[in-house]
Amino acid sequence: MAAHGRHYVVDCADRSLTCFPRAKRSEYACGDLVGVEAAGTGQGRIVELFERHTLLYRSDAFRQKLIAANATLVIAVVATDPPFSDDLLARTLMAAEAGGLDTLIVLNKVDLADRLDAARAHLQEYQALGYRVTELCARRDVAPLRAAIVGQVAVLVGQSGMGKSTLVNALVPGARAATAEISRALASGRHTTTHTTLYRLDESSALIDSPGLQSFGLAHLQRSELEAAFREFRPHAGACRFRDCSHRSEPDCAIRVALAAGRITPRRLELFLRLCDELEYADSQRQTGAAPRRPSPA
Ligand SMILES: Nc1nc2c(ncn2[C@@H]2O[C@H](COP(=O)(O)OP(=O)(O)O)[C@@H](O)[C@H]2O)c(=O)[nH]1
Ligand SMILES: [Mg+2]
Ligand SMILES: [Zn+2]
Repeated sequence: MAAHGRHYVVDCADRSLTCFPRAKRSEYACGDLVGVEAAGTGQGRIVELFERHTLLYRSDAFRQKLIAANATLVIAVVATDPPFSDDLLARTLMAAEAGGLDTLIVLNKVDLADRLDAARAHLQEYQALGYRVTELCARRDVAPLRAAIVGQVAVLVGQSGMGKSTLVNALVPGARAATAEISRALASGRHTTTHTTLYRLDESSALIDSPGLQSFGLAHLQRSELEAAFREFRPHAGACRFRDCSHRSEPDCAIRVALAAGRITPRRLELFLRLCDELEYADSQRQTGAAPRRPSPA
């Protein structure tokens, strides 16, 4: 139900337990199904991890950070104000798709009218790529989002200040109380601002609130996955003269042709090449054994 880095809150049939993993390295995520054994009053030990259907996580050359397991929908929350990072949004959407999750962009704070046009213009590019965008004001009315999360385990992801927790409080009756309970149960205080929490909405729906992100590394994606993650690259897959074309300077590069024709924007190609550089760096670190293995499922 909640992941606090080194310890977790696990919901059992009749009570919640504060649980610690058996191994030092913590490898569980909010939304995981785990087996626990009791270990003192209100405490337990995680001894088993059941199969994951999806996994959302980020990674750089040295670390990986699990965000949510078994979620079905990533809600990328952006706002009219403060301005959001395009780069972070694009990476979030790609991690979601690569991890087997559906995506939805929520543009929050549409009540801040003077910022609305700029935010909409920003999101135009994503809509053109086929991403769904829902506009709302979390403070006034979250109805547009209610229908989208029926039957879903939806995880809210975004920079700090976009309104994720406000959305949770509007969508989940008693969410504030639940948050207080969880931090009391952990009695630590140290990690309370950095944890991920799952709120049950009904039998089939849940909402996961996650801490604000400043970066979203995709070093775990293979090159082929990266190419597939760029939706507008897909029609040109395999069309370059060289099978291992880097799309930088090779002759007869289908991606460069699409760029010249305006079907791929310079900004997206630049992001792709940057992600390739990050991947190459992570691979070089992996060879020295510094980089972590991919978590299950591979
Ligand atoms: N004007 C306006 N402010 C909002 C809205 N939703 C959230 N906020 C404010 O934005 C700030 C950040 O919200 P919060 O939910 O903590 O963001 P989080 O960091 O993404 O969880 C808070 O001061 C909220 O009251 C909205 O729809 N309109
Ligand atoms: Mg928050
Ligand atoms: Zn190419």
